[in-house]
Amino acid sequence: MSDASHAPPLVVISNRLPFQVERRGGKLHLTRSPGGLVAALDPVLHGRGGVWVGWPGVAQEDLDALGAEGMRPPGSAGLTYRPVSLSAHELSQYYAGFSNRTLWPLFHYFVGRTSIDDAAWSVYDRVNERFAQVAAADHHPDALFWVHDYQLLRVPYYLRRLVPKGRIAFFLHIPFPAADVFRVLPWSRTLMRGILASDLVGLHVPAYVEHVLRCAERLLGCEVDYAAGIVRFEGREVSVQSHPIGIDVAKVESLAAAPAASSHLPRGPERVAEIIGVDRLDYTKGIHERLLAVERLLESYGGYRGRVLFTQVLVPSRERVADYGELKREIDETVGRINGRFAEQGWSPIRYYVRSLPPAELVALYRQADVALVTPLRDGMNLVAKEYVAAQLENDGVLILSEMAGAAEELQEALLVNPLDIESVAGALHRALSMPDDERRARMSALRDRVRANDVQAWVTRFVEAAEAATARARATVASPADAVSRRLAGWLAQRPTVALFLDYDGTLTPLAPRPEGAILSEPARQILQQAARTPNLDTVIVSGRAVANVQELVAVPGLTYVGNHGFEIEGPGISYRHDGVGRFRAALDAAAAELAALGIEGAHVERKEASVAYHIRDVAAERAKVERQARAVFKRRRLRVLLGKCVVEGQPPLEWDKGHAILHVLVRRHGADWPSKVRAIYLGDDTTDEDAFRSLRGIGRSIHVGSSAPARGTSADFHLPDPDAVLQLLRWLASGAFTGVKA
Ligand code: ADQ
Repeated sequence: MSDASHAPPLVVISNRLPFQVERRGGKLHLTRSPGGLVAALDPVLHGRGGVWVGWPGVAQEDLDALGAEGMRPPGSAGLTYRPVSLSAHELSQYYAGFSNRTLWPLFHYFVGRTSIDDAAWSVYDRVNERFAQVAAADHHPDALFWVHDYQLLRVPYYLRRLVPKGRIAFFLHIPFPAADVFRVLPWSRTLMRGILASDLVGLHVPAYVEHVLRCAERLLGCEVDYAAGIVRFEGREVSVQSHPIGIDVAKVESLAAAPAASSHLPRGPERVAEIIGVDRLDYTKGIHERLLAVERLLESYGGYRGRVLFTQVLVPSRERVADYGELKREIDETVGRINGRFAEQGWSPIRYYVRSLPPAELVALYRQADVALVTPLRDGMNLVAKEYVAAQLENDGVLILSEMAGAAEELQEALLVNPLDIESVAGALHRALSMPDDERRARMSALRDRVRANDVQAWVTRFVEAAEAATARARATVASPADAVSRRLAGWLAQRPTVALFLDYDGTLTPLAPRPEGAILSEPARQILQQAARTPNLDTVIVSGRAVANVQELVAVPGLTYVGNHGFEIEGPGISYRHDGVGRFRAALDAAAAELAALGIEGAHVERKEASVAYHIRDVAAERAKVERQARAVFKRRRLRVLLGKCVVEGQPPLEWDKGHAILHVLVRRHGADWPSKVRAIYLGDDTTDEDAFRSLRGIGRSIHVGSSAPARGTSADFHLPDPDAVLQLLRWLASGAFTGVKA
């Protein structure tokens, strides 16, 4: 930040606003959170002006009682807090549910603990949309949005829709897992699209960066430049970088220097050596395994009984998630068992507290401890390791650190251990407790230099600078959505001599019209289709739910193939097809049409097609949902299959036949059963009925969903285009024959 006062404002979006809400005497009070990140962001937010968006820490039901006045905590001038209101139900599904029962365990490689729950997912997604809406409300045009952490993976996606040219950065505080683990989530692609809507995706260490890049490539088929850390996604270049977080070193040092923080006790033969563990109560922190390592030390190495004390401090967290209660019981039992086994008169090996300590007390404990045992089974970074190092003002103390913590990348001079290898952790404890002074000081001074050089202020500055550079780059490299798709198709198309192009009509080739007769093909679109019909090796097929004669009349380009009635009728050079099962249902279709007409609903109209009955309800003024239910009931009584389109309810013969079957029929008839070895097939569509075709082509062709947003139930399509204009642009490229001869 060269000149913070002139930089556009920063909008920080995190799960929690940086203050805590406490209930005192029936009233709610706000106190500022003591965290290092909050302190580091403060000068930046005050310097450039800023907004902080987050959940205020109380359910909406309680917040109503608080009133808006209470939202400004002390010392927050120049900075606006915008609360995101969440009901108690939303909170339990979004936070305790999807964030902490699904994402948290999976991202920490606890696949077996990962809950797969659709209801929790949809609340998570909806709450993420709400965060984005609150953040986007009257924003400065050049504001820099900085989204934090795993609770908000979908926020960049919704922000991008609300502020298409917005400058968006995202930082993940926990690990990003390897692709094989991440893809366990049924929503993995949607989540990827969520974070890749940012201009910069920041992670703690290069390994997580590598995982994001690999997932973008494998799950979304993005073009990835591994060396530069760039993903090409929907026409934009997204930077993915590692930015290891630091701590507030100055604060830890000043607390450590205070007289209350007693320095190390003299190291005499009678002295009890102190080992410390400080964690949030969480199964990822490896507390149980750590206790077993202390037990092993006492068991296997002589001379420690009565001479060593392990203090474990746990801050309670996420008490509403059941796993956490069990963990507490398990730790209680293990501590009790080990103390019972080894305790002697006046000495027990393990002290254990479950409470939050004020910073001064915490730092005093760090200062006093000879060894810190920081052995998470998996951890994004781990700040305790860095805090312990910063508190060693005399370069005393030994850090034992898990290789599974992000911090291990930076803190190589620690004694690095595999936290599951109890024997070797016990060995490291023995080594730490008997380490010669020279080695101890050499290791700790190197660690302190590193921790001091990358404190939290430096981290914020570097991240914001990187975000500004990434947003500038993304703006400079933006390609149109059609260009982005053609770029990704080019190499693949060039591997076969022929392209079969399937185009849905309504909503894909033409914008959706209020009534079917209003969806007229534009003249430029017709000209491009005429050109496509002449392009060698391009086999163009128009697909529609309309009757085939109707769509032929609307497009009126000879030489193309037309698939009508959701695939029940096909007409084109060398093909004239009618599904032979339809005849058996003619009477049922006629009867359903008559019954629907007899309902006499104002604004609704019945269309009797060759192989189906469509009931159009776009112009129904009142209670459309009720009319839709009535129509479904009519079709169901006649044993017809119901198809729900955009403002149309359609009854079809219950035959295993849809647009997917129809396009495969065209491909086989025209190019033979081994068509995949000769032809590249692409399908573009916007409707739920097109999903059948997307699914049929999955893995053997490519599909493109058209529409301003992804369908509510997700899509099986490979790519996305926003509207029929973008479709025409892609079509122009295909009709020009540019797909031939491009090398893969
Ligand atoms: P956490 O999982 O919360 O953070 P960690 O980085 O260790 O893990 O931070 C814990 C913080 O809580 C430390 O600042 C520590 O001092 C404090 N703390 C722990 N026990 C306490 C107690 N009893 N009393 C008071 N304070 C206590 C997530 C990721 C990490 C990542 C951080 C920051 O899981 O991997 O390092 O975000 O990005």
